[in-house]
Amino acid sequence: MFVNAFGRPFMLERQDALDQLCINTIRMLAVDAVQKANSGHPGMPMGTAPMAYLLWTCFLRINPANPKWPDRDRFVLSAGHGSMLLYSLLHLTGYDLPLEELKNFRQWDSKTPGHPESYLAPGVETTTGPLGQGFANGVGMAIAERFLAAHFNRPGHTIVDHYTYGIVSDGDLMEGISHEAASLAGHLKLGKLIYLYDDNRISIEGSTDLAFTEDRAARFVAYGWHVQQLDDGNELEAIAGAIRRAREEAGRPSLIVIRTHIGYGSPNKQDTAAAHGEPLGVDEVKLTKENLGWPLEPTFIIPEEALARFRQILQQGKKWEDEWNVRFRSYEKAYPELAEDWKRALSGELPSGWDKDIPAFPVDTKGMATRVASGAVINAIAPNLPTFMGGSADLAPSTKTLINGVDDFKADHYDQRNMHFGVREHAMGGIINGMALHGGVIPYGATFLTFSDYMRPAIRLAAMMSLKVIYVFTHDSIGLGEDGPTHQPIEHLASLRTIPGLTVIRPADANETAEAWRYALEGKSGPIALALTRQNLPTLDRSTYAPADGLSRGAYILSDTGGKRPDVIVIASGSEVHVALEAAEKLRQKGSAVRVVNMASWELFDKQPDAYRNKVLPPEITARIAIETGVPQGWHRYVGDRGEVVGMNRFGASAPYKVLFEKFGFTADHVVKKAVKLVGKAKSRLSKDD
Ligand SMILES: Cc1ncc(C[n+]2csc(CCOP(=O)(O)OP(=O)(O)O)c2C)c(N)n1
Repeated sequence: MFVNAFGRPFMLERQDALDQLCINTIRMLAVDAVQKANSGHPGMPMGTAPMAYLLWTCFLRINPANPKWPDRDRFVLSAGHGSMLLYSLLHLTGYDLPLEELKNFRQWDSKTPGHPESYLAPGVETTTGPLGQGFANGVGMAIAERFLAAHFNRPGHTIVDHYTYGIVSDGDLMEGISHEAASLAGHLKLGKLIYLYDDNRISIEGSTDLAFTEDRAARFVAYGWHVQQLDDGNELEAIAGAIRRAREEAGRPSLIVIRTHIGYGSPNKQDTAAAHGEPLGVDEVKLTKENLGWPLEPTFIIPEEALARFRQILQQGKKWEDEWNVRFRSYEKAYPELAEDWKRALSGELPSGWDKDIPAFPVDTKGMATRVASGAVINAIAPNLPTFMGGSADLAPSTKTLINGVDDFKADHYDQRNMHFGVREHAMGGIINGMALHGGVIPYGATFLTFSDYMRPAIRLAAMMSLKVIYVFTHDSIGLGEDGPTHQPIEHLASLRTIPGLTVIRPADANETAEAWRYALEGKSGPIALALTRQNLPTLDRSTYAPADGLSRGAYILSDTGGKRPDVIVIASGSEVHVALEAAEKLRQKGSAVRVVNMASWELFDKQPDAYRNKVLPPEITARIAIETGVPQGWHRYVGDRGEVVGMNRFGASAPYKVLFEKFGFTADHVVKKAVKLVGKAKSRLSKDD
C-alpha cells in the first residue's frame, strides 16, 4: 500500500469513481476549451489526464495559494501544445486562474494562450511550446536545486529539497535538445528529476513509426537514467508505484515511459493524429462525452466532488509551506548570515560589494582581448557573488569562463560552480533558462558567437521570458583569423539584435568589458549577450577618451571635435572602435572635425531619451559612417540614407586577422577615403542650400 501525499491510502482498489470523475474533468475541460476556441490540442490532455491527476494530487508539493513558494516542486509541461492540461490543473487545484480564463483559451488578453507562458498564469513555471525546450528547462531547474541545496543546506537544516517533474512527449524526445539535455542530466546523476513520458506514439503526421523507431527506453538507460515502462496510462496505482520508485532513486534521473492513447475516450479519433491538433468537432465531442459518461450540457462542467478533491491540495500546500517556514525560521536562527544570503539570492538582489573587486584595467596600447578581460572580471565577481555560476559548451579555455579556485559542478560536487555543458550549445541555452527560472542563481553560458545559432531557440525563449541569463559569446568576428569562415560570425550580431528583449553588448576594450558585465549583472530586463574578441585590443586611455561607463547608455561620444560642429561622425562597435579612432586621427590631420561614437549596444542606446540620442547623433549631421565586421543590415538606422556602412557582405576567409581586416576594408585608410567623400558630398549639399 502506498500512502499518498495527503496521508490517504492509495491502492488500485481505490481507483474509484471519484478518481475517474477527476480525470474526466481534466479531459472534458480540455475538450470543451479547444472546441470553444476552435483551435488547440485536445488529444494530449485526454491521454495524460490520469498521470497528471495522480502527480498533482498525490505527489507534487506545491502551494497554489503561493505559486512562488521557493521550495515547491517544479512541474514542467514540456509538450506545451497540451496547454489545456496545465490550465485545467491550475484552475482545479486552486491557483488564481478563474474558469473564465479557461473559457477564454487562446483569446486576446487571456492568461491562457495557445502555449503556456511563464509570465501570464500563476503556476506556469516556464514557457513551452517549441518542443524539447521544456525538457532542457527541467534539467536546469534540477541543477539549480542541487546547487542551492548543496550551498545552503546545513546538517539538520534542510531548506532546499524538492523534485522537478515534467510531462514530456514523443516530439520532445525527438528533438535534439532533449538528447543533449538527457545526456547531461544522466551524467550529472540528477536524481530529483522525474519525467513522465506520454508514449502515445502519435504526432502530427500520424504514427511515430514514420520517423521515430529507436528504443527510447534503452536510449535513456544508456544515458544513465532510471527507466520504467508502464503499459497502461490509465492504471493509477502502477503509475503511483513508478513515481514512488523514481523518487527513491536518488542517483539517477528518472524516465517513466507510460503507454497512453491520444484522444482517449473519443470513439473515432482516439489513437489517431486527428486528435492531436484540432478540435474534436461537435459530433465527436458528443460521442466522446457519451462514451465517458459525461453530461453533454452545459460545457465546462466541474463536478463539486471533483473540485473538492483537487482543492484539498490548497490545505495540504499551506501545511507544506508552513512546515517549511518553521524549518526556515530555525535555519535563520542557526545561520543568520546564510539565511540573509538565501533571501537575497531568491529576490535577485546582488549582495553589497559584489563588484568591489572588478579591476580598472591600466592603459595599454598592446592591450588584451575582451574575452580575457571578461575572464578577469568573472573571477573578480565570483568570490563576492556565490550564486553566480555557469560554464561553456566545451570551450572554457577559449571563452575564458572558468572560475579560478572553484571546482567543477558534478555529481556529488553540487556545491561547485564551474559547469561543463559538453558540446551541447542548445541544451546549454535551455538549461540556463531553467536555472534562471528556478531562481536563486545567476547563470551564464559561453561559446563562440558563431555557434549562438545552435542555441538560438533557447535564447529567443529567454528573451520572451525576460530571464536573467548571460551569454558570453567570444571570437566575435573575422578577427578570430585563421579558423576561417565557418567560425567567423558575419550575420550573428544582426540576427541576435532582431530578438526583442535581448540586449547585445560589444565592448571595445577591457574597461568597457568590465562595464558590460556590471550592466549584465545589475540588469533586470532580460538576457544579455556579450560579444567579445579573440584578438587583443588596446586598453584606451580614458583621460584622453570619454570614460568607459558611457557604455551603459549603449552609445557614447568617445572622442569629439573640441566644440566644433562635426564634419563627420564615425560610429563603431567592439574591435572596430579602434579602427574608427585611428581613422579619426588621420581625418583630423586633414582638417576635418570628427566625432567618434562608440556604439556597443543598439538596444541600450535605443532606450535613451531623445535628447541624449540627438546629442550623440545630431540629426543635422548626415555624414556618418558605421564600421562593424558584420552584415550592414540595420546600421542605416544610425547612419541614415546619406551615410555609409563598412561591413561584411560575404563570409570571411581563413588568414591572419590583420590580413583579413586589410582585405575586407577594416582599416583607417579605407574609412578615411569613405569619410572624405561623405564630407565632400555633405559640404556641397550645404553650399547648394546656402
Ligand atoms: C520545435 C518544434 N517543432 C515543431 C513543432 C510543431 N508541433 C507541435 S506538436 C507537434 C507534434 C508533437 O507530437 P507529440 O509530441 O507526440 O504530441 P502529441 O501528438 O502526443 O500531442 C509538432 C511537430 C513544435 N511545437 N516545436
